[in-house]
Order: sequence, then structure tokens, then C-alpha cells
Amino acid sequence: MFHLASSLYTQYTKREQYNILILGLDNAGKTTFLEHLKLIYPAYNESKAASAKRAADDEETKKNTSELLKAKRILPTVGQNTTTIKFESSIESHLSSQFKNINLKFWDLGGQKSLRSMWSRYYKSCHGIIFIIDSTDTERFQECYETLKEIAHDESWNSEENSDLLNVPILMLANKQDLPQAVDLVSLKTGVFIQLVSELEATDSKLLPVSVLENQGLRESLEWLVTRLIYNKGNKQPIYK
Ligand SMILES: Nc1nc2c(ncn2[C@@H]2O[C@H](COP(=O)(O)OP(=O)(O)OP(=O)(O)O)[C@@H](O)[C@H]2O)c(=O)[nH]1
Ligand SMILES: [Mg+2]
Repeated sequence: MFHLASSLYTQYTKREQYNILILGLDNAGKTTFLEHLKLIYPAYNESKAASAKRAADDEETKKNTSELLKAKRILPTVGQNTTTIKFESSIESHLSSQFKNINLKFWDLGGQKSLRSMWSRYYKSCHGIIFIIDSTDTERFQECYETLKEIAHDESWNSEENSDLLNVPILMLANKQDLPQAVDLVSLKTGVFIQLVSELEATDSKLLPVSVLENQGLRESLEWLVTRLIYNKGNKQPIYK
């Protein structure tokens, strides 16, 4: 009884943290994605007052986060970047109450070939994966496909000791849709990724079009991911903070 009461207390007073891995080939836009999230969501430790002030300032200056981002110099990642944000849902749904008190901790890992062997070290601790594809880099779609397939088929997901990893959601983002040469979603799905999409059907996955630089599709992507993280909570518990 005490345990039940204590666990209920924890669930209602603490925030839930989900760990998300951001993966993809080099130059896909992973760090840009993370930097944009930092501009549009509050940091996990931002107070309510600071949050309200920031929202008011943004409204006043009509801050264009995309312009701010373009002024930043983002270098290729060697190692990792981490950020934790407070998730805020903009959608009213029957899940709205569950969308409260959620922190998302992101690990953005370097995508250069020599760095990819490090990725699997993080699988055990993650609740979800975001795989970013450069939709203009048609020459590397095959490499992208093979890399994603390797992740999906990594033995970590299927081993008995990691059975909680089985249904970890995989969100694929077809990035750089703002550029005219970007391949659209339908062509992506019917092209090199068709086999992958059907292979991943058994898992919890989705492919969405975005421009992480222009803030197109960012919030919608996180909404999908968080819905799936909550759905998978029975399998893979969040961390209570
Ligand atoms: N036009 C356009 N450019 C983008 C977009 N996202 C990222 N870029 C550009 O793509 C380049 C690479 O972006 P990064 O975020 O550094 O890529 P990354 O995936 O972190 O690369 P690594 O750290 O090497 O793995 C930068 O010049 C970005 O400005 C986008 O949505 N549209
Ligand atoms: Mg990077």
C-alpha cells in the first residue's frame, strides 16, 4: 500500500523525462534541429516567470527563430550535444493531460561515418529515435537507407535483456523541404525507402517532411513522437525527475 501511494505521489508530482537520440548522416541537419528546438521550447529548468517573460518578449519582437539560427555558425558535430526541453503541446486532445510535465532530453550525435559506431552505445538508454534525412542529398539515399536499416536491425533492440527497447518509436524526418531540389515525401517513400518503410511497419515508425531551419513541421513531429512515447510507457518507463 505504501509503495502504491509512493509511486502515485511520484507520478503526480515529478516530471517525466524521455531520452531521444537524434541520428542521421553528417550534414543532415541534426544539430540545426536541436538548436531550433532550444529556441522554440523552454529549457527544462526555466522558471514559469522566465518562460512567460520570454513568450511576451518573443511576441513583442515577433522573433523569427529561423533568422536567429541562420546567424549562428553550426559546426559538424564531433562527439555529442545534449539538451533538455520542457515539452509543450499545442494540440487539444484527449491526451492533453498526459502531455503535461514532460521533459525531453535529446542527444545529438555526430553523423560522420567514423563516428557512427558510437551510436549503439546510446540505444539502451533511449526512449525514442529521430533519424534525419537530407532530402536533397539523393546521391546518399542508399547510404542513408543502409544506415537506418542497421539501426533498426541492431541486436540491442531484439536482445532478451533489452526487451524494453522492442517498441521504441522511430521518427524519420525528411529534412530541407524548403529547398527546391528536395525530394518530396511521396517520392521518398516510393523510392529507396519503400523497402524500409515496409520493413519498419512492424515497429512504431513514421516519415514526416520538415525544414528544421525554417521551423516547418517541428512541433508536429514532436507531437507525434511524444504521443508514441506515452503509448509505449508501459514497455519503457520514463525517468521521474
Ligand atoms: N536549407 C536548409 N538547410 C538546412 C536545414 N537543416 C540544416 N541545414 C543546413 O545543413 C547543414 C548541416 O547542418 P547540421 O545541423 O550541422 O548537420 P548535422 O546533421 O548536425 O551534421 P553532423 O554534425 O556532421 O553529423 C548546415 O549548413 C545547415 O544550415 C534545412 O531545413 N534547410
Ligand atoms: Mg551536428
